[in-house]
Amino acid sequence: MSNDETTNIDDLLLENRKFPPPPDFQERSLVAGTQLYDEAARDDEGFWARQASELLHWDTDWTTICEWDLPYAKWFVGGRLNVAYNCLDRHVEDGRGDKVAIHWEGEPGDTRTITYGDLLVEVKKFANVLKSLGVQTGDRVNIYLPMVPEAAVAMLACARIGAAHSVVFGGFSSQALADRINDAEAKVLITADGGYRRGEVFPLKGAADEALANTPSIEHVVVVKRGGNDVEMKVGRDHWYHDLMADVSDDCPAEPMDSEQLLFLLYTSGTTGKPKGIMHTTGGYLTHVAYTHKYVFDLHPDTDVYWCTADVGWITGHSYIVYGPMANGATQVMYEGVPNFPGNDRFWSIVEKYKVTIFYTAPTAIRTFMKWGIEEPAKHDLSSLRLLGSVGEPINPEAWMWYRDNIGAGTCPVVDTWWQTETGGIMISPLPGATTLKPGSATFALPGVSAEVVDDGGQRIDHGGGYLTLTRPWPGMLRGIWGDGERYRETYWSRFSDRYFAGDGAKLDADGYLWLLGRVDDVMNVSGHRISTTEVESALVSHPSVAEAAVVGANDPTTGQAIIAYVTLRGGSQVDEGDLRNHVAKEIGAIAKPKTIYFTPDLPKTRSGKIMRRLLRDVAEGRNLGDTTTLADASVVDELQRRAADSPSED
Ligand code: 7RM
Repeated sequence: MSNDETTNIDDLLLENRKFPPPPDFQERSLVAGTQLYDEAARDDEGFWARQASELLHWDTDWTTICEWDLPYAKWFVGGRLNVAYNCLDRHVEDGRGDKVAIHWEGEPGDTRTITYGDLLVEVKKFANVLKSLGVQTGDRVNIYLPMVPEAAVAMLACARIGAAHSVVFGGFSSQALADRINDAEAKVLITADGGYRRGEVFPLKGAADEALANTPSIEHVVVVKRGGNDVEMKVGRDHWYHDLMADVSDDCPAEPMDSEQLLFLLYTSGTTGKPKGIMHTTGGYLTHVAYTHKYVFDLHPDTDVYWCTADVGWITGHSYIVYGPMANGATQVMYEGVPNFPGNDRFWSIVEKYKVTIFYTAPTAIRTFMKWGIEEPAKHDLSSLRLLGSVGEPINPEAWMWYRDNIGAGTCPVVDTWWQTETGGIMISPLPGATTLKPGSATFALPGVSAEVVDDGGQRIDHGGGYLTLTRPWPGMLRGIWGDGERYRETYWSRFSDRYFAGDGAKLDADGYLWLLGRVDDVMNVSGHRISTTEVESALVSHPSVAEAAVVGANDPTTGQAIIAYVTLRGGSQVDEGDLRNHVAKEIGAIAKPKTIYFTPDLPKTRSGKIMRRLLRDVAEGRNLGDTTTLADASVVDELQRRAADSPSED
């Protein structure tokens, strides 16, 4: 089944299971047929314009839908709107002020119920606070907070006054924070004393103080009280959030902003050291996230309770906790802590408590739940769930099945959503009432999105493995890298001419379904075969004893690279290395058989939960580890390295 030309990525894994939309789901769904696809295929710009005018309130109409001067796009040119107005005011004006916007649950179990009316008042007040601290339209504001409602308030307050926010995930170090503040030249930092994680308070203000020693652009710091831990407050610079909010006016009109006004920067680490400040603007971004949140999640705002488990520090939190759901007036759950506090069933107790109907999480979490066993979800009534989503990494078919069977009662559709910080919103995904699903496939480009798989030479292919590209501009696309236009062009628009290159491998099957194959930097070359890590990992995970697997290619004198696998077993399971190697050979062929398999209780992951294969490659090839600062838990690789040194390589 492999390609004849070895420059492309091989197509090894065959998956035949199919799941059409359940009839009762389809009957109630927003889209059950091909009408959106047909409309967008006729005129994609006209399609996006209809979404923009139906889903959002514009103070001034645009004059041009899209201005495209590769690699720079402008959307809804000349149009004016306010993002906070669209996310809050208009819902309140329409009589939905008492509707719950956020069911917030702190890790220790404390809760807050926040209506759209409450949120609007809070955002207006905080927008006035920002103004009083000298923040103006066009300025940058840094946000370094735990998962508290004030994170959404701060983001929406920036949007209200046309200041761009730059959120830095609360688990990042002071150095990472300082680098990002300095690159953006932010004027104000919004942080907290601390937040809860695994039953303890982690200090944020202390880390912020270290960063602040080297961030000359910061004039003021606002501190939310959450952890109750001791902090130092520098007089004149540092202010408590609750003090500033105590006597500020709640009158703050939403000024219409230009459609191309910078809404936020979000830093993403590239392959080289310096993180890239990805730029997103106002009208196109909000259109894209409102549209995708509505149709991918089949949102019925009056009855659904939506929960996305991401942190607001990631793009998923920006687009599918704050902007998409709030533009659509959704009711959602926001949870502060980890999935295993106080027990491994915390997520399922939250689903039961708030009767969550739509649940959106990452494969890393799903595979962790597989390790913990089906007893955990079985402790709770999950019957409120009607739709499940996945984002962040390829989801192995077996993990997809486990998710559908054990969380979704064997009936909920699972939408596997492919997108990036750079794309702003979901690009490739099923529409759950319309698309027949295949486990592990993100299925098709959404209506309005043009994706193609190309070969090494940039020629479009209809079948087999290659490189995922996007051929048309889309409203949520990044507008550039902050301060580095050249890097923007070079990173995304130079590998293939006239195409956006996402950096991911992908294949098309005989039915035209798209399958994501992982980052192309991770593709292995074994005896001239280009093998995707995803397919070998999926073959490993299809063994009933395996919960999670990471494979890498390590230098090998005979085959060029040899496949080395790191495997985590499901709770209580055991398996023989030889059996597992044979299982892979049976599933996808002898060429993909791992040379060596290491069993490990954990894999090295980034703080957002993506497997870091680069580090495993270093371990497998006996190199000193490079940069480990983006690891969630550095002890995992220390242990693997120790074991690699102990055990001679076998075969
Ligand atoms: C949303 C997000 C982007 C990278 C992307 C892929 C990988 C994300 C999927 C996926 C396969 C998916 N933004 N990725 N979603 N791979 N299937 N459904 O994660 O900027 O942090 O990462 O994540 O490699 O390029 S991100």
